[in-house]
Amino acid sequence: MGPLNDASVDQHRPMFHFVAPSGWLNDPNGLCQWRGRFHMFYQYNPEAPVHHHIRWGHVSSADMIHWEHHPIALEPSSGPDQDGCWSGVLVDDGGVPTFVYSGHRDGGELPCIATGSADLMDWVKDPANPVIVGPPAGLEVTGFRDHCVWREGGLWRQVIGSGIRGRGGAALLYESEDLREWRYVGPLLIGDARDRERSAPDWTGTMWECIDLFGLESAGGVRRDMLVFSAFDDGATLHTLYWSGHYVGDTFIPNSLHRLDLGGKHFYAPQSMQDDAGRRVMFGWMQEARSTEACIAAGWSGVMSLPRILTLRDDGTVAQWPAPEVSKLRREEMLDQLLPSGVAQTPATFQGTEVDIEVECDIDVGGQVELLVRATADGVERTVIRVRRDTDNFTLTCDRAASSLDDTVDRSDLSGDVPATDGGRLFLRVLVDRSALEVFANGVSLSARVYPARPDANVVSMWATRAQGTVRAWSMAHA
Ligand code: DQQ
Repeated sequence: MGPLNDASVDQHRPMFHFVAPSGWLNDPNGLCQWRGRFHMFYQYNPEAPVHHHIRWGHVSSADMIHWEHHPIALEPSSGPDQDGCWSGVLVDDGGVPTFVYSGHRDGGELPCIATGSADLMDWVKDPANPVIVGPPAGLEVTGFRDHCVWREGGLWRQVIGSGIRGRGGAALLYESEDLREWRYVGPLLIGDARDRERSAPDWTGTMWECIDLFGLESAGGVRRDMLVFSAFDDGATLHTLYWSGHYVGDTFIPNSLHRLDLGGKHFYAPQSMQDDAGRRVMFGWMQEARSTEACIAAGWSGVMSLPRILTLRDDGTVAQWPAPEVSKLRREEMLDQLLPSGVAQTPATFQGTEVDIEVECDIDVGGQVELLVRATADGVERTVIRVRRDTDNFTLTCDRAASSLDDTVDRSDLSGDVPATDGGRLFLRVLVDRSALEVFANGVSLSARVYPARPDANVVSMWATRAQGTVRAWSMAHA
């Protein structure tokens, strides 16, 4: 265990989420289950916790929870990626593992490829890089990077994230026979940057990063295609959204727009894959809510989310839950009781900073469930997770106002709507891992970061009003 993993040195560093050994981590890349083993590559700067001279870190795992570190897979070299190897994917090109990624040079990005050894440890960049020499002629773009690549009708297709100046974010569609020569087909979809207030949590931004396109089918047989993108505006990484709709021919017909996670930038640049069991598995980058100076002092920045499984509801929206593998980390059972409900009730409480909590209950109109995590016994520091039922919907809130005595960290509220199943039924799962928080309420996720200043901010407590149900909780092992 190095000093960066020592609890006494850094009480914010997560213990069962993946974090880089040191330095900077951002997007998950090249996610795959290759010959049975899960591989994750990630945007990485081992030299400092700042986004600079980005390489592809590499880890692999049998369960997506316990990760083995491998040598860096890609690093900048003279050529189109001399300033950074930015985000991309791994595809299987007739048995040859192949990265499609964005080479970063002189402030711009261009598509590049690299081929790997059978064990994914050694990578060779293609001498023909960049394989696309510029954005489509005649389009004035605000960005041109990140790749979603798939096989269709005997050809390769990909969408590249982009934005069209004066209009909005865009998904640009290309086609190829060999991953090396690409023909621009046209825009798959163009957003409208005027469609919302700039501060709205579902504003689609002026550029779309890290586009992911995949189909899902609900238990009731409804089929939808999802176009997931990270809304970006002039250097600001805003939040992740998805269009639920239909990919038909060369276009995407959007039905409805949704927030993928209520935590905004704390679940950004996600990438998904279909695993061997056919599950749609997704990871995202849980950005920091503290200053660059604080990250430099800590020596690291960025947390990878836990793996989550995406399914489709019959109404065409996505439901998300942590992969069942996460439960393997449960150790001591801290609670298993009826949910204390009513003002006279004593809250259920225990201590822990790495915990998994499950609440299952029915909430009446006007009722709520409230959990305090990372709290001090005197309540001076506390992060409040609240699910309230007003009518047929719930509102999920992560109230961070008192989450830290350190007023340099972002303590703004995060919140949004959650569907109430069967009227007032709530399934709530809260995973606390020091500064990393992942909440799932009836399949809606909310990711957050919190940084209590006091070392005794380890109390968890919960109670409810006008709700009946159970609560269980476990301490979590370190991955
Ligand atoms: N991060 C990468 C880009 C992507 C952005 C660079 C999203 O390729 O657009 O590290 O976080």
